[in-house]
Amino acid sequence: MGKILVTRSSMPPKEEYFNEISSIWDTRWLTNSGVKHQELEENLRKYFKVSNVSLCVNGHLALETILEVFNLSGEVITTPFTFVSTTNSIIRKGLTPVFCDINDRDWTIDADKIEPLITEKTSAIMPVHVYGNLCDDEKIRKLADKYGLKVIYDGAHAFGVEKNGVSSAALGDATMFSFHATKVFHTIEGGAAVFKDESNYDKFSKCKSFGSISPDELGFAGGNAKMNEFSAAMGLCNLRHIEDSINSRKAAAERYREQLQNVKEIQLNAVQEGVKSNYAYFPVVFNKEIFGHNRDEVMAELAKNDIGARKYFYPLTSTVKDLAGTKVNDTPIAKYVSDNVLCLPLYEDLSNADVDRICGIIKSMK
Ligand code: T4K
Repeated sequence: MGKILVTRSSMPPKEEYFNEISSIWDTRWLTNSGVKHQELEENLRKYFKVSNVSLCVNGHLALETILEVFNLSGEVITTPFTFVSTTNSIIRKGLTPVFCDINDRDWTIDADKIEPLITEKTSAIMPVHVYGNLCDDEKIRKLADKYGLKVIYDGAHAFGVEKNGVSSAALGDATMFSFHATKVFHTIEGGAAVFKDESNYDKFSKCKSFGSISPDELGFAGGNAKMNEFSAAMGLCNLRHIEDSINSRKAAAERYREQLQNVKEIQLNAVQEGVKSNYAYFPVVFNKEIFGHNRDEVMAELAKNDIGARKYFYPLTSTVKDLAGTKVNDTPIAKYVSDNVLCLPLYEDLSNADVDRICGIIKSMK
């Protein structure tokens, strides 16, 4: 039996990708907003049902570049229960992250705890949609409007997620998506930024290409965060299969849920009403006092069986060394979940037999 890892990249049929890239040999156009790049942006606009989609070399640089576009200063309210990229982007742009706790149902930022953290220095809120669940956008939007703040979503886990038919890409002033190899939709490495306003989209598109206006005219000091044509071609292929891919993940996630939801000693995260998830991850909380084993012991037991579960997200990103010596808010729910959560393997071709085996090992530890 082979190793089962926490995830496994989705791959289009080999021939389909080879076909998609073959024209690149004729044109020798490898990057700098080529035809594949243009076509993928257009197809994503249709898929998300939004206008202003700009591709990027990866999700992290999309976040940093979005922060540049909005020219923010001061403090950004965010969550420490995320991949370190979210927090690093804020710090690397010279801003101060202010950490808000998460709620104990779906583990997204607790929108009811944001307002007391707003000061005259706050310029934005950067919430994170986690595991395929969405943040409470309605409450966050109201607060942002009341205080004149930007809302920038880290949507790395939210590709294809919709609430009552509205795409995650339509929320906030901007949303970042990660198209990393390990994501539900990928372009090998890659990402995108989606903007409510066209002017910000224009600025982002220039900013990812040195800020230049034309070959003869320089603009502001932008960087380089362009997606290349081979990545865009992978995206074109993967987008054709995305519904099947999400449906396969859904079947595996539902099988996990069926088998684990009656195990009273463990905690699964909430299924959100009205939300069409993408089943990006399958997180489970193990509390030693209740389950008899802590998360690390479960991880070790699975590892003995060649099953690689992962601690997404641990440790809290508020422990980044750059923040040492600064005031960091206590976020007890985020700390509890981070200390106890384990993401079980989930990918489109995970077999029922493998899900059953993983659940069997967990149940046998009770
Ligand atoms: N915000 C959030 C909330 C994020 O989760 C992320 C990325 C970002 C921002 C930043 O977006 P990007 O700049 O990455 O686009 C992985 C990913 O590298 C990272 O993209 C992801 N989040 C994070 C949650 O997970 P690692 O260190 O866990 O990856 P690694 O190499 O251990 O891979 C995990 C498993 O995936 C492997 O056991 C096997 C499988 N795998 C991995 C690779 C690299 C494949 O099947 N194919 C592959 O090519 O960080």
